[in-house]
Amino acid sequence: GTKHEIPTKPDLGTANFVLSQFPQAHLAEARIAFIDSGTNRSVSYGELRRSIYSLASALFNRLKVRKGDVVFVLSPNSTLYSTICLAVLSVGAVVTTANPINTESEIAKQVHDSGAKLAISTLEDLHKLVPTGIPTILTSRPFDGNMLSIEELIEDCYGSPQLPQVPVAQSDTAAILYSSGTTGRSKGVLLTHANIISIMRLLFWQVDVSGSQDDVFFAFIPMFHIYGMIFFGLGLLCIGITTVLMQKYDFQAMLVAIQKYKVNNLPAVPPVILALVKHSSKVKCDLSSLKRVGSGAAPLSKEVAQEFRRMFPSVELRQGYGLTESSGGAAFFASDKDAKAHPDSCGKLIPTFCAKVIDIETGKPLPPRKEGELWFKSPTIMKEYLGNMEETSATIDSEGWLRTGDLGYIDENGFVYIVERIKELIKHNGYQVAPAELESVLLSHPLIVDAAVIPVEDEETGQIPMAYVVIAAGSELSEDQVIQFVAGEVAPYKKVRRVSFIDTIPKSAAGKILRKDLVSQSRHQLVS
Ligand code: 4UV
Repeated sequence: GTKHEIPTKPDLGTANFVLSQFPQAHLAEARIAFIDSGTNRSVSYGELRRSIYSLASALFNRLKVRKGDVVFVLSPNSTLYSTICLAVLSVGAVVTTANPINTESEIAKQVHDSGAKLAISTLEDLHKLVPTGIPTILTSRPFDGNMLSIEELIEDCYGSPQLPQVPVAQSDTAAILYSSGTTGRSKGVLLTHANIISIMRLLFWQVDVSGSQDDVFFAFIPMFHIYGMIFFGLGLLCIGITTVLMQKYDFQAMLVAIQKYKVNNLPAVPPVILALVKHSSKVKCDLSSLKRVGSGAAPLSKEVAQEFRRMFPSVELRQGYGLTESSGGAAFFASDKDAKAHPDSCGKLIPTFCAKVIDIETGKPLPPRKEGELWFKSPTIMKEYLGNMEETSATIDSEGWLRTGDLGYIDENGFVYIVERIKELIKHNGYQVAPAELESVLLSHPLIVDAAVIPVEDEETGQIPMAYVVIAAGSELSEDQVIQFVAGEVAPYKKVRRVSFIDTIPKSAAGKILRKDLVSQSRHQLVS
């Protein structure tokens, strides 16, 4: 449609684009943008606009944040999250986000790798940034002390009539999100303003075809992840939607909030769909406002989906599929009819996406319904892995095709079916866990001489990381000691949850870990 055009002027980046879509009329300015379900604090679109303008002025004039500077945002979902992102983007700076439960060393790595000049953090997580020495602004005002806060910066310049005039080109970098991609450790996925504006337009289209402006969305999906950032952090603001957010996922509190705020849209992940199926009857909440529940970030089992539809016959269940490297969504269902008719599919390829299915043995493109690796081309595909030409060229070929590392097929009508993950990535509750990262943690243990980490299927969480460990001759180590050791080094969602001791790690002639062998070995072990 003509409603949402990509701005062609070179001086319009993501922030200008989003703000230009905000409700304009006086009454619409009173429309609620965010409600924090924990504190009941809300922010209207009018307040949001003024906060973005004032924070942008403060960042530019007071803190001298300049075009290309990277700002590290370390925060759970909050009513300030969008303000921070859009203020940073509006001065031509770049946002990099992280899970606040990441450990100090994980955060230090990202601060270093992204080249961040400034950090924005909650008081609770500040201690993890202190060792890096990065100048940090708190989100909310501290009780004492002399640190600056976002709240104070906004108040100081509240009423700033406009954004600082920094020309931003579509090709400029907007965000650096971290993903392990198909191999190895976490890498900075560099997304441009063009990438983000393109995916937001697709989101409008999705909401246009299947929703309305009066929808109330619920956000437990974190805004630091691409799924939450594109929906709640940026995209939904363009359509004037109200988002009820939650700082930290809690199943029961979520149901209470759905009832209280009459939420009708719930973008979710498979473990939450499973919890709705298993536990919602035990919580006495009225969920009748729900119209649509989404599932993405990991495969949703057909049985769970079926059970969900049986229990909630009036709620649409729509799967979607995406990657950080494609700025989020690559496939989704535009209608419930389609979703019901294709229970094995994660949705239809999104308009603007071209796809190829490549035979993993021969490298040749395959016809519809034949299984191979999915390759995508789209204006939403990342520019590169930050400062990593080798990984970039292994992931995006010279013609711009992104290798997803997902095995699947596409039917004649463009419905996408994911069969298996061929990349090393493990998905626990929808979060990425990179085996290589856990392997290097394991190898740092003085008694461990070799290690390999693989995914093990798990009903509740999707997958759990399992370690195969070779210990030094003559020494002793228990499963629990290994688990505790890793737990001390990584964020809780990355913990190794099962350990098996082995004499040697199977490797190819080139020294690559033969994960497939270990996966089949683990399946035998678990059944025997
Ligand atoms: O990089 P990432 O953590 O990215 C995501 C993004 C999920 C999104 C984003 C926007 C949406 O609108 C939406 O519906 C979902 O998860 O991990 C990317 C990998 O996660 C697996 C697959 O292996 C990707 O390469 N994955 C994501 N969604 C699905 C999935 C799915 N529906 N089925 C199976 N695997």
